[in-house]
Amino acid sequence: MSSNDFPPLKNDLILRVCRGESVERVPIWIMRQAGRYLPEYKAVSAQHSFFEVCRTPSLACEVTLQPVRRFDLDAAIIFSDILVIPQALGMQVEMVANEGPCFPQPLKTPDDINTKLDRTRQASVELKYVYEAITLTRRTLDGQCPLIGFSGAPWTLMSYMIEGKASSTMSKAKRWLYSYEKESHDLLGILAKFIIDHLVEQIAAGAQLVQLFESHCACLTPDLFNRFSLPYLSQIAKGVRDELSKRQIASVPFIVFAKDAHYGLQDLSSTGLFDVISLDWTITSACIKSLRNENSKLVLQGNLDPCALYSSKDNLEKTVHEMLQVFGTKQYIANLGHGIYPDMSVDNVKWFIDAVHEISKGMNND
Ligand code: 1CP
Repeated sequence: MSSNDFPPLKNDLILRVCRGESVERVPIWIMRQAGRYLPEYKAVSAQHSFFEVCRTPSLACEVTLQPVRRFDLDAAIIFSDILVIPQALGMQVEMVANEGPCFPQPLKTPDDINTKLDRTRQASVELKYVYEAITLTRRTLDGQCPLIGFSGAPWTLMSYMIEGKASSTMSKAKRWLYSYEKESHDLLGILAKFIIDHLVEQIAAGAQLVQLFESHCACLTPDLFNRFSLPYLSQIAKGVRDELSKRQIASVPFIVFAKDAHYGLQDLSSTGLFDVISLDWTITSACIKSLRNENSKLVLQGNLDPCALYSSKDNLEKTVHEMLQVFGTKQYIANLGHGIYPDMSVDNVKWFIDAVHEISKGMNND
């Protein structure tokens, strides 16, 4: 199916924001908008394992659509996970209930790059189920809003592959950066190449924006970020655009989320390679102003503290108003500063979405 065969968009607010156009209200989507805070998601996950949902296009489509049926969201994000890439390269990943992802056999030494990863594998073959889910979801969305594709970034994937699970220090993975520098670059390079293919295939299948998640920047120093993260984020943004133009596929807006990389945002922005930078909740208004001043085309996304969703309706609306005053209503996509937690209330999520729309509409009319 070529992209021309998809139903026309009824809500293109996010795409217009990314083109620098003015919009009547600030668009919003929410990281982890599909997930365990939704009773209808819990009903699906009571019947099917996490990776079964990811691998079955009809189920992935269903859980992607659940939040956009319930709320007035301005984008859907395909249901998948960043860890489908290490799986596709041959590693085993299990999703342990209430704990998260776990690799029973993580990478221990650089020799494991050759023994535990099969670099001849291709995204177009191994992750075909993601692309089928995207095409099915884009068709089923019937133009209600754009569909976002995504991938984990190399450093974040490398750190899971070595740690084997979430870690607060990432000391096993950081040991590689300090003691096996060349092999770390080899691994990051293998991942970057695979990620480029994965994002291009998602766009070819119908994704209308893509987001790259570099979730593990909190443990990096500015120097480690500049050597082991930023060059690969840049390589991916360039590589995706080059490959799309080779295949004569139209480019789509590129969002990067380098969580906790407050120290690296100026450098990230000055590459000029990203249409949208997504911000976590630690970013100051001074930093937001300077990002805006230095790059007049940049779109910002974020950054409500997810825990603000525990507020009363009045307090949440006050916080949203303050956030909109900091970001303004142009070149801005509202979101949380990270994903929703499973114990968050569906009503409060709705208040957040509606508050962004209503308050920004009011600010535009002032
Ligand atoms: O709705 C959506 O946002 C789409 C689906 C989505 C996305 C974009 C899921 C489903 N995962 C992700 C990305 C993802 N996965 C990231 C990047 C964003 C972030 O920083 O959170 C990361 C780090 C993961 C890895 C992962 N998968 C974790 C985090 C563990 C840790 O290190 O703290 C967890 C808990 C998962 C499982 C998962 N992925 C997605 C869902 C809904 C869940 C919960 C699983 C369940 O149903 O129990």
